[in-house]
Amino acid sequence: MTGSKKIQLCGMVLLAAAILGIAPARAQVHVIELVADKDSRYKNPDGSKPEITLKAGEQVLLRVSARKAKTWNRDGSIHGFTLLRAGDRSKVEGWNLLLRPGSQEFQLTAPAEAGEYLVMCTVICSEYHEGMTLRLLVVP
Ligand SMILES: [Cu+2]
Repeated sequence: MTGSKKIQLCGMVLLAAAILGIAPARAQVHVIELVADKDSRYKNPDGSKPEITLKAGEQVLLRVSARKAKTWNRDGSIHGFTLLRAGDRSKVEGWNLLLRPGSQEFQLTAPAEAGEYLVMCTVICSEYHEGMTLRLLVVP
């Protein structure tokens, strides 16, 4: 391939990416960025406590950066991220996540039912593990 053809191809790829990037379906994804931190707490990237509100049934892109606490699972996961219904503590399907060290992304669908939910860590990550929870609200 000649140099100019390469440049042309590269330009086409960039153009395609730009078009995909502004497609309406992509724009509606609710992006959530979180840190699962070494002190066994979920945090916003700026260190504050997250308050997550989702619209029932919406598409969610969860970006989590996980940092090792004191202990972890044999499979290498260092924190968990499991969504429970606050009322009966039943698990929400598709939201039983295991986190590895570093950044990872999950494509999820918000629960169809509005109400209060609870995020819980499922990896015994330190003596503070029990407190590694987060309230999550789903609105209609
Ligand atoms: Cu934990």
